[in-house]
Amino acid sequence: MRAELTVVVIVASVASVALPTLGEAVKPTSAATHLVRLESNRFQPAVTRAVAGDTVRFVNGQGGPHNVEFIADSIAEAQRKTIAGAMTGAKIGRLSSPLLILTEEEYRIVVPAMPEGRYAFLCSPHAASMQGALVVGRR
Ligand SMILES: [Cu+2]
Repeated sequence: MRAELTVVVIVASVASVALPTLGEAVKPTSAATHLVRLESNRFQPAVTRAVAGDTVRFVNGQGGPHNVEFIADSIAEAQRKTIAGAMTGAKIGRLSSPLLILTEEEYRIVVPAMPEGRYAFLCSPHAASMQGALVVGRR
């Protein structure tokens, strides 16, 4: 009986120590991945609902080039700054991913902690028709 109790205590303490080392301070098991295809001059789906910590994969289909550029004029500066920080890699603008040229080339964004809301984006080369949004909410 005493041995079983000891095992439980050890497991619990290992778990509590291990969590911070994952680098995910909040709900490490809840992150989801969302796929958005950039194809036929459309974002498919046009609207992605996600929570902070989720990953959005923007994957180029045939054709292009396409990119993902958040529409600066529609987003408050504080959130522009947050999004800019979440967008990594060889960007072509503060809020713009690189151009995706090859089929299946992709760009990933880990959704940062932001106020709930709708964050609109477009594809720079096809801005007139190719628009979408990231809707940040809670699960
Ligand atoms: Cu495009």
